[in-house]
Amino acid sequence: MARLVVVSNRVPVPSAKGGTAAAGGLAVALEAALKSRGGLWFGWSGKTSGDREIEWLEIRDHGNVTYAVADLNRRDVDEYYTGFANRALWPLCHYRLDLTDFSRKDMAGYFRVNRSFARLLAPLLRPDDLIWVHDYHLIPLAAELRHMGVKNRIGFFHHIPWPPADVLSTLPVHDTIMRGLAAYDLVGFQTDYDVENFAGCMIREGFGKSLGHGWFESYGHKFQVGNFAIGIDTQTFVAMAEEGMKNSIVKRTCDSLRNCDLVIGVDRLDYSKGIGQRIEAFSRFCEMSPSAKGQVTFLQITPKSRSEVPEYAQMQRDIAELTGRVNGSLGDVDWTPIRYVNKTLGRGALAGLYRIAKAGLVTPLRDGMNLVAKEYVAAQDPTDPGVLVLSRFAGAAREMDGALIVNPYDVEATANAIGRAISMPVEARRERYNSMMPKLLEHDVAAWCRDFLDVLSANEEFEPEAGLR
Ligand code: GDG
Repeated sequence: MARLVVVSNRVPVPSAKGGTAAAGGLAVALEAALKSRGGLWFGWSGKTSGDREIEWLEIRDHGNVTYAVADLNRRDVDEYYTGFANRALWPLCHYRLDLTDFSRKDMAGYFRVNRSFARLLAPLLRPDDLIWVHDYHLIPLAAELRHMGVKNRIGFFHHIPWPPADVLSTLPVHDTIMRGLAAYDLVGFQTDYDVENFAGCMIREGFGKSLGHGWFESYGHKFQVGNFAIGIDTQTFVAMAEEGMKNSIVKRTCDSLRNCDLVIGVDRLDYSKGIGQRIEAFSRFCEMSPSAKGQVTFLQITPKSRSEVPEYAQMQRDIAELTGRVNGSLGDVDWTPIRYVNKTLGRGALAGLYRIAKAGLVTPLRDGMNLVAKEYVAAQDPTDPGVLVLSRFAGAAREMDGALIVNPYDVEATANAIGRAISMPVEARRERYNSMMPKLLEHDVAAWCRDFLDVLSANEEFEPEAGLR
C-alpha cells in the first residue's frame, strides 16, 4: 500500500513524551489513516518566528508517522493565513462578499507561502506516495508541486462550501484558484451542491469542460471531482456522551438548571455560524411562549476564534452585547434565558451537555458540513433523544433528514422550530433519531477517509463510463 502524505494548514504534532495532539474527530481519523499505511503529515507548526523566511522544517517521528512542520514569519501569517485565507477565501466561500477583502499583498503572500511549502515538501516525497491536501489555505499546492516535477497522485478536500460562479468570479485571482484545483487528480467537496457550483464555475467561466461521471478537463489535465460528506467518529462519540453524564461540568449544569429544559448551541465564534440570528430566534421564542419563562435555558458555547481578524473581533463584541440585551430585557432575578460561555470545553463535557439538551440549535448561515449537528445526534439517549434544529444551509442538511430544517434568516420560523423541538412527543423524537443514527454510524469519519483514498489511489486513467457519485 502506498505511503500516505497528509498536508494541512495546521498539524497536530504529538508531544515529545508521545501524547497525541489530535483531539478532534478529523485529526484522529487522519492520524489513523496515516498509521495504517505509514505516513507523513506536513504543514504549519502554528508558530510564528520573527522575520525568518520559511526554510527549515522540524521533523519528528512518532511510530510509523513522520510529522514535518515549518514555522511561518509574521508577514507570512498576516498575508497567507489571516489575510488571504481568512479575509478573502473564507468569507467568499461562505457567500459573504460584504466581508471579503481582496488585498493584492495578501494574495501574493498566499501564493508565496504555498510555493515555500511545496519547496520544503518536494524533497521528502517518494515516487509512489499518495498525497492528500486539506482545505482552502493550500489550493495552489499541487500546481506548485507539479512545477517542481512531482508526478504523484494528489487529492484535495475542500472542507468549506464552494460558491457559485457569480460569487467566485468577484475574486480577482479566481482563474488562478480554479487552475490550482485543476492540477489535482481528485477534488472532493462536502455535498452535491458544492460539486454543482464547482462545475458551474468551471464551465460558465470557460476554464474547462465536463467529461461526465465526475470527470473534468481543464488546462490540458483530466481530473475527478466528487462529493465526500465528512463524518464523525460516531462510536467513540456515543461512548463519550454516555460517559459524559459523570463529567463534573455536566453535573454542575444539571444541578444549576433546576428542571429547566436545556437548549444548546456549540460553535467557533464565526460569522458563518449564524449565532446572532440564533439568539434573536431564541429571544423571539421566549416572547412567543410565555410558558418558556423560567422553564427553558439556552446554553451557547462559543470558543473564541481568529480574534486577529477584525471582523471576528467585531463579532465578538456584537454577540456579547446582543446576549446582554436579551438577558436584560427577558431575564428575571431567578432566570437567565441565555448562558453564553466564551471558552473551549473538554470534549467529554461537550458530549454530556449535548446529551442533556432537549434541542440542539445548529443554524449556520452557510457551512461546509457542520460536525456539531452530527455530534449532537450521536450524543443522544436513544430512549429519550433530543431534537436537532438544523439550517438548510449546512452541508449536514443534505443527509440529516430527521432534523427540523430551518432557514436561519427567518427568525420567526426558527423560533417556531425551537418551540416544536422542545415540546415534541417522545415517539416522534425517537423516530427522527432512528432515521439519522444508522447513517451516522455507517458514514463515519473513517469511512470518509477510506472512500476518498480509494478513489485517489485507484490511479485511474480517464474512462468515460467509470463514474464517481
Ligand atoms: C470546518 C467547516 C466542516 C466547538 N467548540 C468546542 C469544540 N468544538 C468542536 C466541535 C466540532 C468542531 O469544533 C467544529 O466543527 P464544525 O464542523 O462545526 O465547524 P468548523 O470548525 O468551521 O469546520 C465545517 C468541518 O471543517 C469538517 O470538514 O464540517 O463545515 O467549516 O467537532 O465539537 N470542541 C471542544 N470544545 C469546545 O468548546 N473540545
